[in-house]
Amino acid sequence: MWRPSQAGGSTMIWAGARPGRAAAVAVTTTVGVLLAGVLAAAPASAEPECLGASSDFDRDGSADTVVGAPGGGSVRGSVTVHLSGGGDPRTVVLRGPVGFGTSVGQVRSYEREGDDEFCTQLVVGSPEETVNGMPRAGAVHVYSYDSTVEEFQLRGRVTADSESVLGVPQTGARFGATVASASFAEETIDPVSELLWVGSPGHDLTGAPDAGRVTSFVLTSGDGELLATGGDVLDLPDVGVRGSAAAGARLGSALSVRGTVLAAGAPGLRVGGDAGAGGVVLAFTPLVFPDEPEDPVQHAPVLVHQDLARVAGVAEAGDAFGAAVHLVPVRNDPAVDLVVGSPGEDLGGRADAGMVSVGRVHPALSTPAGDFRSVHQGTPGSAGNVEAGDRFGSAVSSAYLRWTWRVVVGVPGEDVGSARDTGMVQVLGTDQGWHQGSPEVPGGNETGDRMGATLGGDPGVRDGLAPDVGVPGEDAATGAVITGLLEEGAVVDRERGTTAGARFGQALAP
Ligand SMILES: [Ca+2]
Ligand SMILES: [Ca+2]
Ligand SMILES: [Ca+2]
Ligand SMILES: [Ca+2]
Repeated sequence: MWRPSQAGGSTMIWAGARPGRAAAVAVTTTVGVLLAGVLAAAPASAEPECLGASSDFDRDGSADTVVGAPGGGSVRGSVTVHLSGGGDPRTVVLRGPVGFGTSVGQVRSYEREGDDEFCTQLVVGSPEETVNGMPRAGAVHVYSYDSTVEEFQLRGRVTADSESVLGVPQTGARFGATVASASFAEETIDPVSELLWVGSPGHDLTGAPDAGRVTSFVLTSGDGELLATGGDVLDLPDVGVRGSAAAGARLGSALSVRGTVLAAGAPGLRVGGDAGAGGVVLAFTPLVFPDEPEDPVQHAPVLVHQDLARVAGVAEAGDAFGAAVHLVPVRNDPAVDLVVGSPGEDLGGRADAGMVSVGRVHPALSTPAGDFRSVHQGTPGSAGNVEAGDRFGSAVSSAYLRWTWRVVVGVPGEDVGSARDTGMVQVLGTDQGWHQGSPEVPGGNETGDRMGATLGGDPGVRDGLAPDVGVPGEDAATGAVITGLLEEGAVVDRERGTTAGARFGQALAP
């Protein structure tokens, strides 16, 4: 069914608004425009394209890395961008209120020829911001990089109150706690705008506080202003979890997008009678085949949890399945592999040892979710030992190593010697793992470092294809990032934050 010859990005459109939703008209318009872009033959002299990969803000052909340091208490947030600068690297620091930099990512909002600076724009989540007097309602800041003045320009601030964004701001919703959008590893002909997905894990539904929500929209320019249009909201009732059953689920605590698939973690979800067992919602944008553009394939959202027959393990209170999610590409196929962290999983009486589940998602097949197996530190091929409080799976990502995609897992609760919760990171199936006492890793093991609490979420767009590793507890929560660790032949380095309590490395991109 799948025709791999078509470049992925140009075939993916969104038609997801359900009847009766306010955005239906706007969505229809957007789809019309996007379909026209797919169907119409572009003039050979002016073929629109996005040169290079996502996250290459300065468009020199190399991805640029982003580190969030959200701070806390009296320490304000900041975001550090390392621009590769065509061999003349430069660092730019953006500053904001407490919480600014809790999440970092990128989005494409290419509309017309010449929108080169919109091929990949910087997105910064700032979930602690007050909106219309509502504390912690949250906001997302979008920046484009102006290569003539070599600066990021704020395009706009999007909140749940922005025009055409569905929903309304709420105290404590924490809109922007997570952000995600599709990324592209190489240049794209006929680029189109991509949805930006924003998690609000503290969003309340009627009778269900902290049910959580994921909001999506496309960014567009209107009269020089940034506008958000044509998206939807994803709530737990969309997958059949209704009323008070959704309370405390915190949907949107973790997000990952790959191609036409979105994974959204709801680690607090009650499954059966078990509070906080957790779940993951999979949502799908239409999969459009070039020779049958009028007949796209699209699934309704699907809920995955450990009590499904096809998912290994049993849903138990406090598993926190969905605290971390990551989608891994599958070559020449619209399928993706879903990796889910359950850092609260107890194993053999060892509380919060943690587990990871891995399974395939098939957006082109009638049953999108396949079988899921589980992996922990006692599984052959895994470094370390199963111990209480490891919290294996607090972060999950992937790396392309020796021509194979490997799952990378953060274990921030790992103890080494007398250093409690110093943390480690490991690559499944290779027996390899590293902590700050490993010979090539700088920084030293100290209590509370929490190495592996965060990982780069989209390493596939980076040279070497391995995620950076966050150490947000390093040096009294000054924070640090370990780079080059998994990349063959790369120099392993540590970049430290500048302020105690800044939590440098709490968010990483790509
Ligand atoms: Ca660059
Ligand atoms: Ca379990
Ligand atoms: Ca361990
Ligand atoms: Ca350390």
